[in-house]
Amino acid sequence: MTTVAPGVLRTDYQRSVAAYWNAERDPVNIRLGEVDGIYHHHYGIGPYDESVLAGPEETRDARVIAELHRLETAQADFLIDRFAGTGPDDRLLDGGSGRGGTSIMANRRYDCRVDGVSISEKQVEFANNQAAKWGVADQVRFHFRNMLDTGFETGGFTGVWTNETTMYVDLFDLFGEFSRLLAHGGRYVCITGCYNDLTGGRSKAVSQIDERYTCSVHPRSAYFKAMAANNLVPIEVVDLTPHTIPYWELREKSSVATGVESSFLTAYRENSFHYLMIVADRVQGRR
Ligand code: GPP
Ligand code: MG
Repeated sequence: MTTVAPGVLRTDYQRSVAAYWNAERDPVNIRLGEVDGIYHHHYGIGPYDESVLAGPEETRDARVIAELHRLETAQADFLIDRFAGTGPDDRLLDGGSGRGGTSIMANRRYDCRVDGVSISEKQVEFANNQAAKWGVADQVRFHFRNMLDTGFETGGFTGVWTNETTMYVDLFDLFGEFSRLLAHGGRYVCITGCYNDLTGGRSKAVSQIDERYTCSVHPRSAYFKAMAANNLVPIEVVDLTPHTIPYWELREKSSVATGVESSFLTAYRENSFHYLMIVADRVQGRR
């Protein structure tokens, strides 16, 4: 059974974000998902195989799409690696679970229970259908709930992740909720895009990204302040920026480019924006 907590959408902003994701059907997400039935809502990492651009023209589009999907799957695998040691008795939470790809992959890897939450009812429905198709609906469940106030039990999770969703919320509110949900020694993994405090405020390219997705990218510093305030202690920080640039270069050349590619490439190349992974452990605190 998946469940709904009351009052999921609390503000006009949250309603507008939900409306965006309820209506979203971009080929860059659907056609990539159709490659192997794992639907992602995040970007890719690692070098691309240049041979996909050569070879017969009739099949080039399919090769490029499969390659973009492979890089997105590599990103999810990189995140899931951080939960090494997770087993069947553990429970993970996917904060902003999209069409469910990362959750289904985490369950496949660790045979654990995974709960995903999203404020988009369409995404929740889609993701639950995917879990059923893969025969894992007993272990992987998606819920129409707000990650800022999930309603799940205190200390009930050994791990929580967000895969490119934190730019929609206040980080202090979010990490307060994750800190409540995580058991002592539980782990939080965050992959995000953040702007660079060193280069000053929000660059034009970052503002274009915000506008495109109705989000508000945070500065890098905000993540560490909000974690420190909520008993989440970083153990690993990886700047994935050089590893995601090839994905954007290939995506820009593809038939499924959406127009946002030049904003990401500009932001990364001018150093006003980073693609970052932060891994943090939940420690006991005074609160
Ligand atoms: C989700 O990916 C993208 C976001 C939530 C945008 C913000 C992310 C940053 C790192 C700033 P998607 O797969 O739905 O996007 P697209 O449709 O462009 O592939
Ligand atoms: Mg995508």
